[in-house]
Amino acid sequence: MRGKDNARTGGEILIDQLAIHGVRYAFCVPGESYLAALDAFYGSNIKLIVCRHESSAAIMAEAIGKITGRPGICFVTRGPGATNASAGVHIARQDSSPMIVFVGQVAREMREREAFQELDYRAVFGTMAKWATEIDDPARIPEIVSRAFHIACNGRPGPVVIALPEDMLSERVSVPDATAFQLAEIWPGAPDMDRLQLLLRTAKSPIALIGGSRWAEDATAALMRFAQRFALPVATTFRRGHLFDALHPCYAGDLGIGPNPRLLARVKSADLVLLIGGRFSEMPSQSYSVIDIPEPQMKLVHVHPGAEELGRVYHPHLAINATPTAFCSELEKLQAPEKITWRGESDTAHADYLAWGDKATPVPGAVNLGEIMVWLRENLPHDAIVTQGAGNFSGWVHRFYRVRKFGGLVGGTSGSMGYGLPAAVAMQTLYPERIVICVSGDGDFLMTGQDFATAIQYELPVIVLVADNGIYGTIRMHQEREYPGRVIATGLRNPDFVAYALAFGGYGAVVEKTAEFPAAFAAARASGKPSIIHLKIDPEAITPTATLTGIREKALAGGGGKGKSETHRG
Ligand SMILES: Cc1ncc(C[n+]2csc(CCOP(=O)(O)OP(=O)(O)O)c2C)c(N)n1
Ligand SMILES: [Mg+2]
Repeated sequence: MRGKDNARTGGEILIDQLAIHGVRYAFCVPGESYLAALDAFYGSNIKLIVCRHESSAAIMAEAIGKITGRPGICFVTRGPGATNASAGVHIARQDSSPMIVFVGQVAREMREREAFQELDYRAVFGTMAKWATEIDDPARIPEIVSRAFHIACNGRPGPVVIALPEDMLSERVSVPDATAFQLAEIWPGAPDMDRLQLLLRTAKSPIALIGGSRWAEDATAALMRFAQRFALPVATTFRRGHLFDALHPCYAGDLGIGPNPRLLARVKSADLVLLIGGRFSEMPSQSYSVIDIPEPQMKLVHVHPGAEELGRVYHPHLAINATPTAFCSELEKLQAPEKITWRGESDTAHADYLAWGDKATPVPGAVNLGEIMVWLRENLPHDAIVTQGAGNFSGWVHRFYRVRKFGGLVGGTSGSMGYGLPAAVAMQTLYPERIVICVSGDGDFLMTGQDFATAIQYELPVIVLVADNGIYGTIRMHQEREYPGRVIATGLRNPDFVAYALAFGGYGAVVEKTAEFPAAFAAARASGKPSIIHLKIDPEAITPTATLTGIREKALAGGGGKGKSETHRG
């Protein structure tokens, strides 16, 4: 309770700062270690969403940060709450998403005795977070929280972890509030843009690769106009498909796991690569095999908001330290050459993209995930949101689904299983009017499946597709490649996912044949409830073009992978 003297508890000061910095949603699992902060949410305008697991709460916050560009907020208790939340902290790090995790801490006078659930957060999150700190004095909350917002967003965005000693949160002090934080734009210099203009004038086969964070819908629209004026092919990198309209005539496709070989060849043979926003890390770079390290075989223009990322892996011909938002608005000022020598290449690249995902490939079994993706792309509104976790099922999303709008695909570039459902809950909270679909695997879904309860509790009608093949498919695939026939620890005995949905108070339907999907989807929509559609997938359908048996036979014929190789035996 606030006193007449304007003194506030640390908890109240903290929640007041969040409101000042524009926070609308926070995600938590409660803990006795931060009761005074919880109490300060009482009557506040910030919607506090209570979750069933801290990894879900942290992923929800990360997804909000990823899509809004402003820090997602998560509150967890000390010790086990913090370690559970670490999955989301790691995702925010690798995906460059702004996020702030507030963690309870033991009372100040007990520190360093290894009191109940005590952790040294600076040490635990020291290499994972962009900044990990602890607040000792409630009078410094406005300063430290303001700094956390700036650090989380500016430069290369990332996660901040702030520990809150319990007695600090209940101490009363009088202190002025901070003012709202500033999202700093980093503008490219005029000489940078002149050099880029020159490079584009002499290029023969340029391509743009886009990824990373610090984007906004306006920036993607500016980039689309630029691409069209320059007839420049543009590819999105792993799980960043929402940055470019898949039906834009310059869209060259998605460079992620199992990409279109034509796109891969196009990037490898380009004489100019314009890499905007991303790091071109292990997944899009096909294990660092596409662009030579450290000296790229082509001229590389790398645009990144974090100066320390420029030249970290690839030595750029032109390094531009800029946010994608600022850079893309400057692109509008560039003059297209009178005669574009590569004209026609973007049409070919787009045609290659469309052809690659045009029709679902035939797969074993009665349910074809590719056909379901084709149905979704033809029947969903252009602003639908698809979220996903990690597993082979996601290969069908990338190849056959078409993302049309900013925020339309939300996935973890860091490949963390269990991402899809919490991300769907976060997106439906943020965009109540958009259709939100989570595509998950049977293994993937149950990593955070308990937070289906959160969707129910907040009446968020997300539709979860569980692609149930009864295996941890990705790992089984690698197993068959490397150790053919030696199947271990990759089989799953699954629950009845329809009964699971019903038990929580949601809607559930099973799909045993592809043709049953449209009716199941319509019924899920009509129910208005959070829903699970249980897709019975044949485990043999391990990728859109390979079967498990085929992979095993190939490995055996070729000498049998690592498990059978001489080097591994000896
Ligand atoms: C948190 C986490 N744990 C483990 C892994 C390793 N992993 C990657 S994919 C995968 C299997 C995914 O199985 P499922 O969700 O059933 O999808 P499928 O591959 O069968 O389509 C595993 C275990 C991971 N990426 N993330
Ligand atoms: Mg599976």
